[in-house]
Amino acid sequence: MTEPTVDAPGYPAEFAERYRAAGWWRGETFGGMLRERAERHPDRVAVVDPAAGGRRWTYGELDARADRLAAGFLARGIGKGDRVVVQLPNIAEFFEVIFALFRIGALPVFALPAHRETEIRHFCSFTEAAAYVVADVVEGYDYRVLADKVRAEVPGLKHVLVVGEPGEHTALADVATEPVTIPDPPLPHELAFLQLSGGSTGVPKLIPRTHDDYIYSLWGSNEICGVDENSVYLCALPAAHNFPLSSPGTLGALYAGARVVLAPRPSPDVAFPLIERERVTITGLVPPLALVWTEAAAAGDHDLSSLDVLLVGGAKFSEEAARRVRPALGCTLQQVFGMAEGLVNYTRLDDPEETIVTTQGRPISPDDEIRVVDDEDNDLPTGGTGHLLTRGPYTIRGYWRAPEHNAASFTADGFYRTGDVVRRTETGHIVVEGRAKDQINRGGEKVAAEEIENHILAHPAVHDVAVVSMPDDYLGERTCAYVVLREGAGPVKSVAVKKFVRERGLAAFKVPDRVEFVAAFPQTGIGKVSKKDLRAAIAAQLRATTPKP
Ligand code: OOB
Repeated sequence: MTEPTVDAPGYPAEFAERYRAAGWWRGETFGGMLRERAERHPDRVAVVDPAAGGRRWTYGELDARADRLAAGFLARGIGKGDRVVVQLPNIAEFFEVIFALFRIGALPVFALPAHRETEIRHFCSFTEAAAYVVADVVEGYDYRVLADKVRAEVPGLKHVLVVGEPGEHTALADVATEPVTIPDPPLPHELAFLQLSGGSTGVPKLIPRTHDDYIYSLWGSNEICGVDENSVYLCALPAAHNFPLSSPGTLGALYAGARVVLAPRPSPDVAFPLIERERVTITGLVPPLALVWTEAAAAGDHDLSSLDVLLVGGAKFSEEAARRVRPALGCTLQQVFGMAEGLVNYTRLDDPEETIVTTQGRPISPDDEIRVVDDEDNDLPTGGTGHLLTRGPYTIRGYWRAPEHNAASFTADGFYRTGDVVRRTETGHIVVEGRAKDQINRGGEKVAAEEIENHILAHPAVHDVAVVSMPDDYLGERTCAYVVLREGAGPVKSVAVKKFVRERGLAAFKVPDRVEFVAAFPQTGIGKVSKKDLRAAIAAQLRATTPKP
């Protein structure tokens, strides 16, 4: 067998053998999987895209389009191992592009539509991307202008491909050509794509996933979530995120031969008519959206009776909100606690209701190894609250080209340090109790404190900054930036700090929700900034100023 084209640590041979022998790794690739489904049921509908006047692509069509686009990529010099930053909204072309890339062994880098110049520049330059794929204008934002800026700053970026009107760039529609034989197709144990880490470091890290490991997470999820060829999966969250991509997500649905329905937006006014019309059976939401849906469903204007399962994850779903799901939506709630690095936990469809509403589920695989440890990496007894470490058949062994981070994020024997603080019940279910990583979870959208701190520090009037979470009824958490101004710096308004961050070209969800000016930071015993005290201070301040209901 050839060596994987990975320059990030791969699975050690003994583990790879074990995962293959156990049947978790099936030796399939994404390109092969789509071909097989298309041969088996070419006329079955694979993707419904209501945005583009209601397109419906069958498996046969998606497969043929992926073949033609794969040939077009090759003709433009994009080939095996090349990285391609893909930043597309929930449109059918998302699947055409990624399956074309999968087929030739080029690696999609999954950017989110919310990302802006700073993030995209980093993805393109750090991965030495050969191409960047966008849609022309989405929700009033012109991605071609973003592409112009990125291209000017990243000279190595050879191609910008645009779905729709290309402007100065190349139309994706002009890339496809007659299918060709792929010279060196990827092997199952090789890399399929790079996913983004929510992260806690200055710049987002990249997560290398293989065909074998990711496909296991798909069929494993399908079995647990009851997805089969009769399922209809509504993709309401941004398609590129790991949750709607694979838990079981759009790729799980395609693996099962099911139908994927793309929602341009996740709001009930868009999603509910789609559920009714397409007889959607399963979908996934972050907690704030699940709350909105349960409230909107009470109005009862739409027939949601086809919906069997609602997956909720990405951030902690409160027990109180979880209890409302079944009465309001008439479906089974499945909590999902997952991470782009790998491990995914689900409550099971036949778990008792109490388990469903009070835990975040248990791992997909019998070979997912779970450790709950104290600050010194000592294992805790069942029920103890501590750091979650994990290793298994679909959890990475290292980030892509990041040896220093890897030394900190993985144990010597390959366990991933999730940064989550959890407890395990007697039944093996995990309850997420908190977080040790320096990250704010804004309703499922992850904000790395250090990344935002670095941007605020670039402001000429700022001497020091600490970004922390503050409690929020709707999102669970929002971001608060504590700022110490330079001596002699004139007064600075909090809106000016927010504007400064926004103008540095960051995703809007990373702009701090609140800025507090202080003379100095509280310190820990050894003189570090005490973020714990800052979190307590802002929480107390919010309690004092929020009127009691
Ligand atoms: C999902 O993936 P990421 O990579 O955006 O974020 C992972 C982190 C976890 O380490 C944890 O801190 C948090 O998000 N998280 C949850 C949670 N689900 C994720 N915290 C509490 N309760 C939950 N249910 O967010 C993701 C990936 C695949 C499936 C679902 C979510």
